[in-house]
Amino acid sequence: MTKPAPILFPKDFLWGCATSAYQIEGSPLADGAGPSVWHRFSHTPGRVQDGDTADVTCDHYRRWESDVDLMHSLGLNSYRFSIAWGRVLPEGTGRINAAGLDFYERLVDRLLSRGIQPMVTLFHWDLPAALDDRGGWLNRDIAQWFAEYADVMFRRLDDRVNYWTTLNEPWVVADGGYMHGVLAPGHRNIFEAPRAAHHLMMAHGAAVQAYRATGRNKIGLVVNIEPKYAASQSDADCAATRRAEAYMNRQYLEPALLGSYPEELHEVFGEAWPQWPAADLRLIKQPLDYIGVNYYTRAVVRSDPTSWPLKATTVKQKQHTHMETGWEVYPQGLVDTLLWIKDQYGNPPVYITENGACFFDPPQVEGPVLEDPLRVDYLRKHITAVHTAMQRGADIRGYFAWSLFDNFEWAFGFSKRFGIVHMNYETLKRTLKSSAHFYSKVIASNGAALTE
Ligand code: GBH
Repeated sequence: MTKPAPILFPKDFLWGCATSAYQIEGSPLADGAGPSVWHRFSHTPGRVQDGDTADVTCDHYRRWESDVDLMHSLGLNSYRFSIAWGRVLPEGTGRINAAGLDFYERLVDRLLSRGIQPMVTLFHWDLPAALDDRGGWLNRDIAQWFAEYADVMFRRLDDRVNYWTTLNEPWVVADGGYMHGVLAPGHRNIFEAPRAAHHLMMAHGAAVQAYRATGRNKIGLVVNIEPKYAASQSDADCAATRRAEAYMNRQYLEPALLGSYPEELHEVFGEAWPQWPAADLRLIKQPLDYIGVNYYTRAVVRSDPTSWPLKATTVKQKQHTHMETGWEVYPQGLVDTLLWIKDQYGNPPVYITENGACFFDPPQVEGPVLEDPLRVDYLRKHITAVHTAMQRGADIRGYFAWSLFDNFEWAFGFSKRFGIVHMNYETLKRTLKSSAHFYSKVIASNGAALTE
């Protein structure tokens, strides 16, 4: 058999890992930080699996220096992390907590000193609890609260941070936090979910507007995209697929990039879908420098009148591997997603801001390397998928593996592991998995190691 042609990425391609503040930092109330809705939620019995909280998690808040050295040793040229809003503004607005700002400044400086480009997310779900007490994402004023916080960050760090992200996955916040109640703040209300989603997008727009006044680099939005494929060509299944796709994927991209919401949302939310002021949509649609895509899985969709609220259900594809979270492994879905964005939205610059897999790792964690062949296979196929989409013309600028470490996996607590570095939650020892070694080789060879 002839060897496949080597895969090569552009020289300036960003190769990184992604994390988020609440998931890895620990010490959530240290040095004057205000609590977040996730601190409250995880401390409410019954909300997170096994009663886990992120009070310690990876202890990155205290181990950040050696963690940056670890990233450097893997050869990462970029690192995507988020700022805990409540460390910087304990009440969400108003008084600035210097110690919180200093923490992120030191982190950025160390990353730069090791040749690692920071990509900074302003909001990865840990809303200050003080703002939740004022209505949180249900209060329209949050757009200005968020812009105020964003402006504090821009003024302090835009001289060193080249890549900013307003929100991580607004869909997850609206769907998990306000529609189904499985994530913070734990509401289950079909009238609230569209409002939370709309205010998230207004906050995004207001922050981008603030950035144009002071910032000189790049700012974008990160969305989770899960392509939807109809289980059959029946009218009912096709309509269900369009609803699912409008609800999860287009509800965020279309207002941000086109300035309108998908028609199908009327069907999805019924009378709970309001008529939004045109001025709101003008605020939401701001010119962006890039789109961040988080891709994990796809869904094959069938019409199901009993399923609330979409009247659509996912058909399990038994022939394919599934992660421990139950998500199907489907690399072609990433090719399809990237080409879909290219075709639908005028080929904007795209970063894969998260991609990764949850598998139980074998128990031998004391040796030098922990073997995780399923994760290696997942990364190999998905990074190859990125390259395939680029060859077909998609403008992809970088790739971030989720995640650097095993960490606090939201409502799953510590029961689900996505890291390329294993975390021992007793000793906090970091152990490389074979996926970390593999990813390191891919980076060092700029892709060539994918076909070895
Ligand atoms: C990301 O969200 C988050 O940004 C990150 O913080 C998190 O740790 C990481 O993923 C891993 O979970 O049940 O088959 O219908 C993930 C977004 C949206 C991906 C819901 C899976 C459900 C698939 N997720 N989706 S299914």
